[in-house]
Amino acid sequence: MTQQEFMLDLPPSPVPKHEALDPGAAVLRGHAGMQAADMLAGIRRIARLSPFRRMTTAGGGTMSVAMTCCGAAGWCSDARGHRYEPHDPLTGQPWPALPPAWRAWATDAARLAGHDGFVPDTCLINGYRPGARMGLHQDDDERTDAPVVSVSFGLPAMFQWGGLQRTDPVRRIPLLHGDVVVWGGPSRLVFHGITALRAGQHPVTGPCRYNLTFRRVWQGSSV
Ligand code: MD3
Ligand code: FE
Repeated sequence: MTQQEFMLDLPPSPVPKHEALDPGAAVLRGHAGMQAADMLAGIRRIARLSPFRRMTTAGGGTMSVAMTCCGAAGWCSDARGHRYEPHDPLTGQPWPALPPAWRAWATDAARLAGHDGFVPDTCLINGYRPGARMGLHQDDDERTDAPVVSVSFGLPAMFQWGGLQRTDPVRRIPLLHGDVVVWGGPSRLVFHGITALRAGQHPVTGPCRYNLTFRRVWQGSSV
């Protein structure tokens, strides 16, 4: 009997591979664990070309999360507001390329969560140190209705996930090393945030957390 035939005799796993959070939203616990070494090496390579930086906001503040990007567009915030830019304002160069293997991986993750045909053109990379946080916000700078695939590495974070109104009640779910969350359909514009990162040491990332979000910013991107 082959391994696969043997598996067919087992009762269905009591732990589903993906948990639905809300219509269009699902978490794939630990799904990126095998990708951690490759993606963290990729983050280091990207950050040598377009370094992590803490952006300023139109309100005059400085974000506590450090960011960089790769792909056709990068998310930027400054005194004028926030938007996607095809060039890194820090270097004047195009953003580093989105690794083709990452794009294929994100397409597959979206499909596992029920969103077929997702082809991201950018990946926003957030770097958290203890104390860094992201206040409740909506991601509405993208010009498409494609889903977002988010991947967490390193120290655990507490994700806050509300509704379509800022004042809707907020639920909290922990995001751990390797966790993947896919947000699409009616969940694409929910308010969400990350509470202040607690200090700690992670065996793979040390005192840091990284979050990658794969997005489709422009409908007509040539990817
Ligand atoms: C729900 N990042 O980059 S990941 C962001 O952990 C962002 O760094 C957080 O919010 C982080 O914009 C949260 C989970 C996430 C990411 C994007 C979403 C949830 C989302 C977009 C739409 C809806
Ligand atoms: Fe967001």
